[in-house]
Amino acid sequence: MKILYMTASLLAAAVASPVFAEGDLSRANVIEVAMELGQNETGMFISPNSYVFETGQAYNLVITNTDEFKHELALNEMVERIFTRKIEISDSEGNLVAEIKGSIYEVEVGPGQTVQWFFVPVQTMETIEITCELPGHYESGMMATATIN
Ligand SMILES: [Cu+2]
Repeated sequence: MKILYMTASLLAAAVASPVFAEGDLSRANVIEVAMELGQNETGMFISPNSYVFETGQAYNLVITNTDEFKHELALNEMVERIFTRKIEISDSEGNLVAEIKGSIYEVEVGPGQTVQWFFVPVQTMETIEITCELPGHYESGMMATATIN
C-alpha cells in the first residue's frame, strides 16, 4: 500500500514537471499546412489536392472553407495513423471559441470559416483519399490524396 502511494506521488510529480512539456512532440516545431475547401466553375475542390506528411512531425492543418456552403472534411484511414492534439476554432477577430480534444474523424466547416486541426502522424501510410463527406461533393471533385512517410 505504501509503495502504491509512493508510486502515485512520483507519477503526479512527473506529470506536473515541465520536462515533459519539452519532450512533447505534438507541440514542437509545428508546421502550418493550408487547405482550402471550395468550388469554382469546374466543380468543388480540396486545394491543394495532394498532401505528404512525415511521422513525428507536428502539423497545424488550417482548413478554410471559401465557399458559400458548408463542407465536411474526412481524413478517413488517416485518422488511425495520427495523434490529434486538438481542433481549434476561432472567431473572425482571432479570439478562441473552442478547443476540441480527442479522436476526431471529420470536421464540418461553415461557409467562410476556418478550423485548425493540430496533429502528429505516428505511423506511415500509403496514399489514400481524404474527402468531403457531403452528398455529391466527392463526385463533384472534393477529394485529395494524403501520404505519410
Ligand atoms: Cu464539400
